[in-house]
Amino acid sequence: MNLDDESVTTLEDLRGDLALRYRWTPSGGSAVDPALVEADAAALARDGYVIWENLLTPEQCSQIRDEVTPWLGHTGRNSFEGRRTQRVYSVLSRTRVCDPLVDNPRVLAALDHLLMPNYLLSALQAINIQPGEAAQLAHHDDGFYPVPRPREALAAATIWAIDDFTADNGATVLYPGSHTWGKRRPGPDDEAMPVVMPAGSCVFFVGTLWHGGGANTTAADRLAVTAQYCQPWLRPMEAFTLSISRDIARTVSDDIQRMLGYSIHPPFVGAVDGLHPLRLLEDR
Ligand SMILES: O=C(O)CCC(=O)C(=O)O
Repeated sequence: MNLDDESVTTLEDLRGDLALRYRWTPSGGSAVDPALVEADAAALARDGYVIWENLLTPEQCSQIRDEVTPWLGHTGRNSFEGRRTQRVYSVLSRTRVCDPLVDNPRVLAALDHLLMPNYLLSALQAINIQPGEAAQLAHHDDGFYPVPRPREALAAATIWAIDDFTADNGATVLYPGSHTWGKRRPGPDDEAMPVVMPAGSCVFFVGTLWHGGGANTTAADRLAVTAQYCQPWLRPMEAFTLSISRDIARTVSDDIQRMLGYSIHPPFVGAVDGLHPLRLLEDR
Protein backbone atom coordinates (compact mmCIF):
# COMPACT_ATOMS: atom_id res chain seq x y z
CA MET A 1 0.00 0.00 0.00
CA ASN A 2 1.27 3.52 -0.68
CA LEU A 3 0.10 6.74 0.90
CA ASP A 4 -2.10 7.64 -2.08
CA ASP A 5 -4.31 4.65 -1.27
CA GLU A 6 -5.50 6.43 1.88
CA SER A 7 -7.35 9.70 1.75
CA VAL A 8 -7.82 11.74 4.91
CA THR A 9 -10.32 14.45 4.20
CA THR A 10 -12.50 14.70 7.32
CA LEU A 11 -11.91 14.99 11.06
CA GLU A 12 -13.59 11.57 11.42
CA ASP A 13 -10.86 10.07 9.21
CA LEU A 14 -8.30 11.30 11.76
CA ARG A 15 -9.90 9.07 14.40
CA GLY A 16 -9.10 5.98 12.35
CA ASP A 17 -5.95 3.90 12.16
CA LEU A 18 -3.55 5.75 9.85
CA ALA A 19 -0.60 3.48 10.55
CA LEU A 20 0.54 1.61 7.47
CA ARG A 21 3.16 -0.85 8.62
CA TYR A 22 1.72 -1.52 12.08
CA ARG A 23 -2.04 -1.51 11.90
CA TRP A 24 -4.15 -2.19 14.97
CA THR A 25 -4.89 -5.88 15.60
CA PRO A 26 -7.28 -7.42 18.17
CA SER A 27 -5.84 -8.12 21.64
CA GLY A 28 -5.53 -11.54 23.26
CA GLY A 29 -8.86 -10.72 24.92
CA SER A 30 -10.65 -11.49 21.66
CA ALA A 31 -10.22 -15.22 22.42
CA VAL A 32 -12.41 -15.02 25.55
CA ASP A 33 -15.95 -16.41 25.41
CA PRO A 34 -18.23 -13.41 24.63
CA ALA A 35 -20.74 -14.58 27.27
CA LEU A 36 -18.04 -14.23 29.96
CA VAL A 37 -17.04 -10.80 28.66
CA GLU A 38 -20.67 -9.68 28.73
CA ALA A 39 -21.15 -10.96 32.29
CA ASP A 40 -17.95 -9.18 33.41
CA ALA A 41 -19.07 -5.96 31.71
CA ALA A 42 -22.46 -6.15 33.46
CA ALA A 43 -20.79 -6.68 36.87
CA LEU A 44 -18.40 -3.78 36.24
CA ALA A 45 -21.24 -1.47 35.22
CA ARG A 46 -23.30 -2.45 38.28
CA ASP A 47 -20.70 -2.89 41.05
CA GLY A 48 -17.52 -1.36 39.63
CA TYR A 49 -15.54 -4.56 40.21
CA VAL A 50 -15.43 -8.25 39.38
CA ILE A 51 -13.53 -11.07 41.12
CA TRP A 52 -12.03 -14.01 39.21
CA GLU A 53 -10.96 -16.83 41.50
CA ASN A 54 -7.97 -19.14 40.97
CA LEU A 55 -6.68 -17.81 37.64
CA LEU A 56 -3.13 -18.65 38.74
CA THR A 57 -1.89 -22.04 39.88
CA PRO A 58 -0.18 -22.47 43.30
CA GLU A 59 3.06 -23.05 41.34
CA GLN A 60 2.71 -19.70 39.56
CA CYS A 61 2.08 -17.95 42.88
CA SER A 62 5.20 -19.57 44.39
CA GLN A 63 7.25 -18.60 41.36
CA ILE A 64 6.06 -14.98 41.58
CA ARG A 65 6.80 -14.88 45.32
CA ASP A 66 10.29 -16.32 44.78
CA GLU A 67 11.07 -13.82 42.02
CA VAL A 68 9.80 -10.65 43.68
CA THR A 69 10.84 -11.34 47.29
CA PRO A 70 14.52 -10.43 46.72
CA TRP A 71 13.38 -7.02 45.39
CA LEU A 72 11.27 -6.23 48.47
CA GLY A 73 13.37 -3.69 50.32
CA HIS A 74 12.47 -0.57 52.25
CA THR A 75 8.92 0.23 53.29
CA GLY A 76 6.89 3.20 52.02
CA ARG A 77 8.05 6.82 52.18
CA ASN A 78 4.64 7.99 53.44
CA SER A 79 1.44 6.50 54.84
CA PHE A 80 -0.11 6.23 51.35
CA GLU A 81 2.69 3.99 50.07
CA GLY A 82 2.46 2.45 53.53
CA ARG A 83 5.00 2.72 56.33
CA ARG A 84 4.75 -1.06 56.75
CA THR A 85 4.28 -1.86 53.08
CA GLN A 86 7.01 -2.85 50.63
CA ARG A 87 6.57 -2.02 46.94
CA VAL A 88 8.51 -3.19 43.93
CA TYR A 89 8.11 -0.76 41.03
CA SER A 90 9.01 -1.34 37.39
CA VAL A 91 8.44 -5.08 37.75
CA LEU A 92 8.64 -5.57 33.97
CA SER A 93 12.24 -4.41 33.91
CA ARG A 94 13.20 -7.03 36.54
CA THR A 95 11.43 -10.27 35.67
CA ARG A 96 9.15 -11.88 33.09
CA VAL A 97 7.22 -13.81 35.74
CA CYS A 98 4.35 -11.29 35.95
CA ASP A 99 3.84 -10.94 32.18
CA PRO A 100 0.99 -13.52 32.17
CA LEU A 101 -0.84 -11.36 34.73
CA VAL A 102 -0.43 -8.19 32.66
CA ASP A 103 -1.73 -9.72 29.43
CA ASN A 104 -4.15 -12.25 30.92
CA PRO A 105 -6.89 -12.69 28.26
CA ARG A 106 -9.76 -12.17 30.73
CA VAL A 107 -8.20 -8.88 31.83
CA LEU A 108 -7.60 -7.77 28.24
CA ALA A 109 -11.19 -8.63 27.27
CA ALA A 110 -12.51 -6.45 30.10
CA LEU A 111 -10.12 -3.64 29.11
CA ASP A 112 -11.14 -3.94 25.45
CA HIS A 113 -14.68 -3.30 26.63
CA LEU A 114 -13.88 -0.37 28.94
CA LEU A 115 -11.07 1.55 27.28
CA MET A 116 -10.08 2.67 23.79
CA PRO A 117 -7.85 0.51 21.56
CA ASN A 118 -4.16 0.68 22.44
CA TYR A 119 -4.83 1.40 26.13
CA LEU A 120 -1.61 1.60 28.11
CA LEU A 121 -0.13 -0.14 31.11
CA SER A 122 0.01 2.56 33.77
CA ALA A 123 1.71 0.68 36.62
CA LEU A 124 2.91 -2.76 37.59
CA GLN A 125 3.88 -3.23 41.21
CA ALA A 126 4.29 -5.93 43.78
CA ILE A 127 2.77 -4.81 47.08
CA ASN A 128 3.64 -6.59 50.29
CA ILE A 129 1.56 -5.45 53.28
CA GLN A 130 3.37 -6.36 56.47
CA PRO A 131 1.90 -7.14 59.92
CA GLY A 132 0.86 -3.97 61.75
CA GLU A 133 0.10 -1.94 58.62
CA ALA A 134 -2.87 0.42 58.96
CA ALA A 135 -5.64 0.72 56.37
CA GLN A 136 -4.60 2.84 53.39
CA LEU A 137 -6.40 6.11 52.67
CA ALA A 138 -9.40 5.34 50.42
CA HIS A 139 -8.93 6.68 46.90
CA HIS A 140 -9.84 5.96 43.29
CA ASP A 141 -7.03 5.25 40.88
CA ASP A 142 -7.91 7.71 38.12
CA GLY A 143 -8.37 10.50 40.71
CA PHE A 144 -4.95 11.94 39.87
CA TYR A 145 -6.27 12.92 36.43
CA PRO A 146 -7.95 16.29 37.04
CA VAL A 147 -11.23 15.47 35.29
CA PRO A 148 -14.30 16.02 37.51
CA ARG A 149 -16.68 13.20 38.48
CA PRO A 150 -19.17 11.77 37.73
CA ARG A 151 -17.68 10.42 34.52
CA GLU A 152 -16.63 7.24 32.77
CA ALA A 153 -13.50 5.55 34.14
CA LEU A 154 -10.25 6.71 32.57
CA ALA A 155 -8.39 3.71 33.91
CA ALA A 156 -8.80 0.25 35.43
CA ALA A 157 -6.81 -1.89 37.86
CA THR A 158 -6.20 -5.50 38.72
CA ILE A 159 -4.98 -6.75 42.08
CA TRP A 160 -3.72 -10.32 42.04
CA ALA A 161 -3.60 -12.21 45.34
CA ILE A 162 -0.29 -14.04 45.62
CA ASP A 163 -1.13 -14.89 49.23
CA ASP A 164 -4.69 -15.65 50.33
CA PHE A 165 -6.54 -12.35 50.93
CA THR A 166 -8.42 -12.43 54.25
CA ALA A 167 -10.52 -9.85 56.07
CA ASP A 168 -7.68 -9.15 58.52
CA ASN A 169 -4.43 -9.57 56.54
CA GLY A 170 -4.72 -6.46 54.35
CA ALA A 171 -7.10 -7.62 51.62
CA THR A 172 -7.98 -4.68 49.37
CA VAL A 173 -11.10 -2.91 50.66
CA LEU A 174 -13.62 -1.84 48.00
CA TYR A 175 -16.65 0.44 48.18
CA PRO A 176 -19.09 -1.43 45.92
CA GLY A 177 -20.99 0.85 43.57
CA SER A 178 -18.84 3.90 44.40
CA HIS A 179 -17.75 4.21 40.75
CA THR A 180 -21.05 6.01 40.07
CA TRP A 181 -20.61 8.59 42.81
CA GLY A 182 -20.14 12.22 41.92
CA LYS A 183 -17.90 14.37 44.09
CA ARG A 184 -18.61 12.63 47.38
CA ARG A 185 -16.08 10.58 49.31
CA PRO A 186 -16.59 7.40 51.36
CA GLY A 187 -18.04 7.94 54.83
CA PRO A 188 -18.54 5.70 57.90
CA ASP A 189 -21.99 4.58 56.70
CA ASP A 190 -20.78 3.29 53.32
CA GLU A 191 -20.26 -0.43 52.84
CA ALA A 192 -16.51 -1.19 52.82
CA MET A 193 -15.92 -4.72 51.50
CA PRO A 194 -12.62 -6.58 51.98
CA VAL A 195 -11.88 -8.62 48.86
CA VAL A 196 -11.54 -12.05 50.46
CA MET A 197 -10.18 -14.40 47.83
CA PRO A 198 -7.74 -17.32 47.61
CA ALA A 199 -4.17 -16.93 46.34
CA GLY A 200 -4.14 -16.95 42.55
CA SER A 201 -7.33 -14.88 42.27
CA CYS A 202 -7.71 -11.43 40.75
CA VAL A 203 -10.00 -8.49 41.45
CA PHE A 204 -10.53 -6.16 38.50
CA PHE A 205 -12.05 -2.73 39.12
CA VAL A 206 -12.66 0.48 37.26
CA GLY A 207 -10.58 3.60 37.93
CA THR A 208 -13.53 5.43 39.47
CA LEU A 209 -14.10 2.83 42.22
CA TRP A 210 -13.11 3.94 45.74
CA HIS A 211 -10.83 1.45 47.48
CA GLY A 212 -7.64 1.08 49.54
CA GLY A 213 -5.27 -1.49 50.95
CA GLY A 214 -6.67 -3.03 54.16
CA ALA A 215 -5.12 -3.09 57.64
CA ASN A 216 -2.99 -6.15 58.37
CA THR A 217 -3.68 -7.25 61.94
CA THR A 218 -2.23 -10.75 61.42
CA ALA A 219 1.33 -11.97 61.98
CA ALA A 220 1.94 -12.74 58.28
CA ASP A 221 2.65 -10.71 55.13
CA ARG A 222 0.09 -10.19 52.34
CA LEU A 223 1.72 -10.22 48.91
CA ALA A 224 -0.11 -8.94 45.82
CA VAL A 225 0.73 -7.81 42.31
CA THR A 226 -1.20 -4.92 40.83
CA ALA A 227 -1.32 -4.04 37.13
CA GLN A 228 -3.06 -0.79 36.25
CA TYR A 229 -4.12 0.43 32.82
CA CYS A 230 -5.23 3.78 31.36
CA GLN A 231 -6.71 5.30 28.25
CA PRO A 232 -4.18 5.56 25.39
CA TRP A 233 -4.32 9.37 25.45
CA LEU A 234 -3.30 9.73 29.12
CA ARG A 235 0.09 9.81 30.78
CA PRO A 236 0.73 6.49 32.57
CA MET A 237 1.85 6.55 36.20
CA GLU A 238 5.08 4.69 35.43
CA ALA A 239 7.10 5.90 32.42
CA PHE A 240 7.68 2.46 30.94
CA THR A 241 9.23 3.75 27.72
CA LEU A 242 12.01 5.15 29.92
CA SER A 243 12.36 2.24 32.37
CA ILE A 244 12.09 -0.73 30.01
CA SER A 245 14.99 -1.22 27.61
CA ARG A 246 14.31 -1.92 23.95
CA ASP A 247 15.97 -5.31 24.37
CA ILE A 248 13.37 -6.22 26.98
CA ALA A 249 10.55 -4.69 24.93
CA ARG A 250 11.48 -6.98 22.03
CA THR A 251 10.95 -10.06 24.23
CA VAL A 252 7.44 -9.32 25.56
CA SER A 253 4.12 -10.19 23.90
CA ASP A 254 2.56 -7.98 21.23
CA ASP A 255 -0.10 -6.94 23.73
CA ILE A 256 2.47 -5.89 26.33
CA GLN A 257 4.49 -4.05 23.67
CA ARG A 258 1.48 -1.97 22.74
CA MET A 259 0.62 -1.37 26.40
CA LEU A 260 4.17 -0.16 27.08
CA GLY A 261 3.70 2.57 24.47
CA TYR A 262 4.81 0.84 21.26
CA SER A 263 1.47 1.82 19.77
CA ILE A 264 -0.37 4.86 18.46
CA HIS A 265 -3.54 6.54 19.59
CA PRO A 266 -4.87 7.86 16.26
CA PRO A 267 -3.83 9.81 14.50
CA PHE A 268 -0.33 10.47 15.90
CA VAL A 269 -0.30 10.30 19.72
CA GLY A 270 2.77 8.27 20.72
CA ALA A 271 4.67 8.69 17.44
CA VAL A 272 8.48 8.79 17.47
CA ASP A 273 10.08 11.16 15.00
CA GLY A 274 6.86 11.01 12.98
CA LEU A 275 6.86 7.21 12.78
CA HIS A 276 5.15 4.33 14.54
CA PRO A 277 7.15 3.51 17.73
CA LEU A 278 7.32 -0.19 16.85
CA ARG A 279 9.92 0.77 14.24
CA LEU A 280 12.30 1.36 17.15
CA LEU A 281 12.18 -2.35 17.91
CA GLU A 282 13.22 -3.17 14.34
CA ASP A 283 16.66 -1.48 14.72
CA ARG A 284 19.24 -3.76 16.22
O1 LIG B 1 -2.54 -3.23 48.05
C1 LIG B 1 -3.74 -3.04 47.90
O2 LIG B 1 -4.58 -3.87 48.22
C2 LIG B 1 -4.26 -1.75 47.29
C3 LIG B 1 -3.19 -0.74 47.06
C4 LIG B 1 -3.67 0.48 46.37
O3 LIG B 1 -4.83 0.66 46.08
C5 LIG B 1 -2.70 1.52 46.01
O4 LIG B 1 -1.56 1.50 46.49
O5 LIG B 1 -3.07 2.44 45.23
